[in-house]
Amino acid sequence: MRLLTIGAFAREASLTPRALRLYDESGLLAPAAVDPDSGYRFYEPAQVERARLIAGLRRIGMPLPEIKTVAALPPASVAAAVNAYWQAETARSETRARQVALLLSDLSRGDTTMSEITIRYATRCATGSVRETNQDAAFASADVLAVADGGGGPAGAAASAAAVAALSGTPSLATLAATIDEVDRAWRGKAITTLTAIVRKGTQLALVHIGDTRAYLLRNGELSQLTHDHTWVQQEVDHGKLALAEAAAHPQRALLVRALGGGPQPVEADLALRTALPGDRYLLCSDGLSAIVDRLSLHETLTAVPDPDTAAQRLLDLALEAGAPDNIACVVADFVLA
Ligand SMILES: [Mn+2]
Repeated sequence: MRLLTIGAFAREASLTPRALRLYDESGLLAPAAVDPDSGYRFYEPAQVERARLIAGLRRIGMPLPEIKTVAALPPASVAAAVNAYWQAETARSETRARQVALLLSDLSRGDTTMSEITIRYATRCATGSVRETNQDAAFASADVLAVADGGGGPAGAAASAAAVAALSGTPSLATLAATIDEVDRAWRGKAITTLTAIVRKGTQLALVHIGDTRAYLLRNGELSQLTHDHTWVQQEVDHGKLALAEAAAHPQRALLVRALGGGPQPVEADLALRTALPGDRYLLCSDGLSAIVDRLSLHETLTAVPDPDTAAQRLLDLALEAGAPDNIACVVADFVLA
């Protein structure tokens, strides 16, 4: 068999020896032989086709790991793989173009991005199949999303309603903490409530959280839980004293270690600042949903149902189908380009 030196092979394939060394080091194209003394690489003429394919894929900007996958495909499947890559790339670049447009308008017009990103939302709040009263609350407007889960006696419903109402007047981001303090003081000794809420100023979001209501974010197909439950079992998990699986099945799993009105000390709220991106979908919900409907079903429903109202109803239906032992509150909100 006639072997070509790296220089001759590079000329055949219209590539540089340097590119060939890179392909070798990346595991894309190994030389047919390497001289053990000099380290010179030698290639078979039949390798030219693969070298040209790799070069072509590099020219269209495909990352090396993906080239490795595509170059290993049977020749008949390569065209389809390149087409799939290009479609995904086009979609990514369209998303980037939208984000660049948003950023530019943000930079040129200060805080007037409110008109660029708009929000579509839906809420559901239901008693469920077992409880006699509904102590959950849900609220949504263009500026505020909130869920709360009241307890600690018959006044629980009033406490959760008061918590979301306190935010519905859209406190500024600066006065958010003071608003939370007021609700906390007002209910101390009377009732307790959780609160998970997002207050929005344009693309700036403040996420405030106390208790075991939750916020999730669906972004780029991934569902993230943004909040940390303030429950005794979660605290035990955090301290390494309880396994996550034990926590989910624990009889005391609903016991809160932080709640508005819980006293005697002023409540410590979790606060986080986030940026809304077009395409983001937020879910806020009470444990009547998150403890009853598994995460995979939440993820699937939020991914599969484009309309927020239909998605919120579907989530409520899932909880009802699962027996709905607790009250259920949820808010689904989409950030979209205006
Ligand atoms: Mn509950």
